[in-house]
Parts: sequence; structure tokens; C-alpha cells
Amino acid sequence: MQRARFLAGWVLLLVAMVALAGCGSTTDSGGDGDGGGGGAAAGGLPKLAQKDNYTVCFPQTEENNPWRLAQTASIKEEVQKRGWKLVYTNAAGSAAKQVADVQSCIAQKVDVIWLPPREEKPLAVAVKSAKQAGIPVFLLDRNVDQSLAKAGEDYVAFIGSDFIEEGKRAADWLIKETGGKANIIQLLGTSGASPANDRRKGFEDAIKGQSGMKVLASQDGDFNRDKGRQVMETLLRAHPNVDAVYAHNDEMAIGAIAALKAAGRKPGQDVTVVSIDGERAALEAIVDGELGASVECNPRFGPKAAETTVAYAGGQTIAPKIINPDKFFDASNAKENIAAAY
Ligand code: GYE
Repeated sequence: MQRARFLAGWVLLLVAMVALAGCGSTTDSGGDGDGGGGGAAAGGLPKLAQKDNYTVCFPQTEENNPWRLAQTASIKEEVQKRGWKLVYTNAAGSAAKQVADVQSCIAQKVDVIWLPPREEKPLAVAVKSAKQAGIPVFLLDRNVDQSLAKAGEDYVAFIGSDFIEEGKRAADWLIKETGGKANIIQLLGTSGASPANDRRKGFEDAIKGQSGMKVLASQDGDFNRDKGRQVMETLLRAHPNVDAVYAHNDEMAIGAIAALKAAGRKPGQDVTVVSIDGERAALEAIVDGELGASVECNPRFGPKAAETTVAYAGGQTIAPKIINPDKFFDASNAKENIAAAY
């Protein structure tokens, strides 16, 4: 019995040693892989060779709202303009499919990956696999969990908005608009997505000191118009005293407005609605007086992603966080911005 245990211990140790050796060799060969020109840049990031043509991998999260469509269009346009090649996939709302899409790009030995990680944790693993394979990753619009993968170490940089600030701006507007008195329903973005976590934090921190601002309920609407409508319908029954809605994106706000109207409420009059993105339908809803305001979150990433990629290949130091400046839309400027909206 004791002998059997002793032997089993050795077998385990042997297995662990083989596994470790395996890991080491993957990293080594990955560093010299032809994904981006070989070798590791300072800080252990994979290098990117200077070339005229890059093959860019863009594994999109889903294509079910105007924001995503505008982002994909911007990427496609920029890649085409530069004469580069695009490997585009649509994960259709599944983080597992998006992880598989990244793996497939690694297998195809693309030069660079522009990744909008649908959820913070599962995609951190995919970011690390790309690093091991010697392919530099730029995160677009959403971030990964910083305890699992870090900017400047595991991926080159995050390019996107300051979501905490967006939540704060929505709260500041709502406090002003309601005189600091509101019974709020919060429609949360996709659970586990960085903009959902941060937009919640920014908003809730900003109303903390306001004794008249109360969040009655917060529920996941997956950044989706129809889910936003359904969640609002249910929450409205449980909380008929609601007089404000904070939605983490315009699509859910528009769904909530439909639910409010179906229940005989008057959004814009007896319920103040505020959201984030600045899509065309939201600007129209502001003009119609149903949506109060929308904090901009710009989806047009193509030019910035390409510029940053070229700068990185040229050996320039890239800031780990590149923050897009966001505008703010309300009744004072919505109309004039409709023409340029998506
Ligand atoms: O607000 C939302 C989209 O990740 C910042 O995702 C982005 C968000 C955006 O589905 O509409």
C-alpha cells in the first residue's frame, strides 16, 4: 500500500515535469513564430514586424446592435483602405465561440489580433494563448480582468472609452435633471463584460452621497434592446414607483421606453431615462423627448487600431490604456448630431 502511494507520487511528479517542459517549449517556439516577425519585445510582448500588409484578426462579439455594426464597418473600411487582409468572425453572443475564434486566428498565424473581449474572464485566457504564439493583441472597446492578463505584459494595449467616467456622467446628469431625487431602475450590460462592471461602478459611486437617489433594482439586459424591454416590463410590475431608468446602453434604453409606454407610462415626462452610446435611434428619442440624455461611446475604432498597430511595429512606446474622448448628447445638441450618427 505504502509502496503503491510512493510510486503514484513519482508518476505525478513525472507528469508535472513533462507538462512544464511542454509549456516552456511552446513559449520559446511561439516567441520566434512568424505571426508578427519573431522575438519578444521589451516586457515580453511579441514583436510585430514592419510590413506593408498585415493580416488582422477581428473576432467580433456579436452583430445584434447598431454599435457593433458600426464598429465592424469601421474596422473593415480601415483594413480595406490600407490594403491589408482581415480575418473576421462573429461570436454571436458566445464568449466560448469567441475564444475558439481567437484560437482559429492563432492557428492561421495572423500578424495581429484586434480583440473586443465579450467578457472579462474567459477572454483573458485567449489573450495569453496569443502571446504564447507570438502574436500581439490589442484590446478594442472592452477590457479583460487585470488579475488574469495585463496591458503591456500579456497584450499591448486597451483602446476604448473610460466606462467608469461614462457611468459617472450619466449619474451627474440624472442628479441635476431630477434635483437629486429619483427611484431608479438600472438595466445592466452583459454580465461579466468590462463596460457593464465599470458603468455600474461609475454610476453607483456618483449617487452614493445623494440621499434622494435610490436604485430600486438592477438587472442584466445583455446590452440588447429586446432583453431590455422584457427586463423593464418585469421590473416595472415589481417597482411601480420607478421614476428614472439608467440603461448601460441605448439599445436597452429604447427597449425600456417601449415597455414603459406599453404600461401606460410617459417616458420623458413621468420617467426620466438616461443611457450610453449615442446611436442614431437614441438621438432621435432625445429629439422626441422620450430619452433624456446619452453619453457618447464611440464605436469607430478602425483608424485608431491601425495607427496604434503601425506605431507598435515601428518600435514606438504604446500607452497601456488609450482612452477615446466621448461627447455628451442631450436636448441641446441631439438634432444636429443625427446626420453623423450610426
Ligand atoms: O456600449 C454596447 C455594445 O463594449 C462599449 O458594447 C461596448 C458596448 C456598447 O454592445 O452597445
